[in-house]
Amino acid sequence: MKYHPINPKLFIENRKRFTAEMEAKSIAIFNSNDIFETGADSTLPFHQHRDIFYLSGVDQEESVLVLYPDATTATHKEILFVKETSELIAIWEGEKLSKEKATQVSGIETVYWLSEMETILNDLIPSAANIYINQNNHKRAPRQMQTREDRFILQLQQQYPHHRYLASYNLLFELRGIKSDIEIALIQQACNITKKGFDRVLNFVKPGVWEYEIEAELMHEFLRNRSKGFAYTPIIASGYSACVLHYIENNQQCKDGELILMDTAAEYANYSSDLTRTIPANGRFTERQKSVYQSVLNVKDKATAMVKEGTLWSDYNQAIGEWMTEELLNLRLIDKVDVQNQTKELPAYKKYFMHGTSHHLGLDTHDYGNFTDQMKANMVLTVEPGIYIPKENLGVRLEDNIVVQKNQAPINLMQHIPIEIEEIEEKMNA
Ligand SMILES: [Mn+2]
Repeated sequence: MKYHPINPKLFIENRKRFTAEMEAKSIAIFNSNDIFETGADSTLPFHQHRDIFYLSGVDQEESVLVLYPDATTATHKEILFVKETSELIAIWEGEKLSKEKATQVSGIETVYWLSEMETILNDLIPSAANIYINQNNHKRAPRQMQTREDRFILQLQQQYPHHRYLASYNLLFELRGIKSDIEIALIQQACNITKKGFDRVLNFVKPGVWEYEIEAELMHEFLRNRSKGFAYTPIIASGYSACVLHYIENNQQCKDGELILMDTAAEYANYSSDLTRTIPANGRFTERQKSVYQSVLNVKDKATAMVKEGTLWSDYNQAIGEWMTEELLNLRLIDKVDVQNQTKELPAYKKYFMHGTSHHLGLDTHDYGNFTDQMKANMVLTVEPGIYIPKENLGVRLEDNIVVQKNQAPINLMQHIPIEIEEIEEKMNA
């Protein structure tokens, strides 16, 4: 791991919050992700499953977390299983978690080798009435691949068909939506690394650079600051490509007069930041580009001011729609007739701003958390309006990461990253 050790209080508190929501006489089990095989003896780098990380801080493959608050043996209320290591294994595979180290990271006293799991689970499960399993129930989950968790669940249900199975996902979806101070500090750290990358890019970009060269500059800065790299697949889209919302080829040359939309940010300690900035390839916006940019910034600023505890998601989205409509009328992209003819399902502004404005941010870039009710303190949200005009080869999106507060203005974790037109131009021409 490149990141500094995390205060285990984070994971101890997370377990407390999770177990407080569990039904009585229940056991909950969480698995690591697989190491994904790509062919021959090759694998992708390991990415820990966010839920076991959230509850234990263990960032290693083949780990299993068991939570059983009503266990009769006190030492079995929290158990961590990790794969066995030794000095010999360390020589071949590198340093893995010892039992002591696993306790240090997680705050869990009882650590066993994975080889002991079957015996111990066979001892614990019969006394539990319910088993919390951790299937990925996200509504946009790809579901193409059987995960380590899926295989474990199949085996479990075969062995214990008469237990009542409950979904950890439902509890975690709510819990992970509200961030602790330690988590906010980690996301801030990711934002700080992202800022370094963006500052570097402002100095680097000129007409003729290739999108992948910008990607390389960012990666360089991220890695030297203890990030594993991009928090999500980076979008570096010059000219027309900015209107392709999920453009990830990053293989075009940035031409004089074009804008470059960059939705690129670093992860830190598995926490995401999520930045979008749009800059002119030659360091100066045209008048038209300025107008469109300022419209997006106006909507973003107004939306951000609305991010506070108690704001209803429905009011928020409604207001943004109205502000965006006003801006698009001013830009003469839509007219009054378009607005008169719009329907609730297809408002006129959607032609130029077709995605949502906000999502939760945390261990996942599109993190767990509610959109149905109202905003709550310590939610971390993105605010990211955009205007995309394919016929002008022009797309602008601006995105910051915002912490919801109670009775006060929200905290912008990207406050220090240049966004105003003058500031961008000044830094690019310094
Ligand atoms: Mn985003």
